[in-house]
Amino acid sequence: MASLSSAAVTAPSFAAPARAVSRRSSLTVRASLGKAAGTAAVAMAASAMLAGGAMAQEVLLGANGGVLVFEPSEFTVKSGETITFKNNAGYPHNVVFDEDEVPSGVDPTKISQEEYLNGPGETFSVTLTVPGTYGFYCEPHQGAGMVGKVTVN
Ligand SMILES: [Cu+2]
Repeated sequence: MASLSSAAVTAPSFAAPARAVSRRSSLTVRASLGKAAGTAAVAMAASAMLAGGAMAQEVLLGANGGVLVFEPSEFTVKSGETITFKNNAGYPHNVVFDEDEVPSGVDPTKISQEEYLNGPGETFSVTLTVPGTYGFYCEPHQGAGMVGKVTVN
């Protein structure tokens, strides 16, 4: 059953002449006493500088051009050599060592950087001392292939 009720409502519209509002000189300014909290966010890039000029391996987080990879993704270091992961493109990234791919006796949580690196150029440095092969990955981009492998001699 279809009941058709067509009510044509015509809204009366008439242009009300805009009155020129005289300029009011008394402006009520409500002073908001906001505490000026000068929070100076100082990004401290805690990059462990090596004393003695030992060798160091730098790994870019995200390749130039934006591909979500570690660059290099496979490399070899000497025991005690500092590895510095550096935000380059496509961040945030992190560096998580795979608990199933570290030499026995190594606690992956102690060498991983699970907190995201958010800022450009932000770094994370780690030193591996137990010889063997370590697998690591970036949590946000593991599925995209952001995985790596380091061999410590
Ligand atoms: Cu990543």
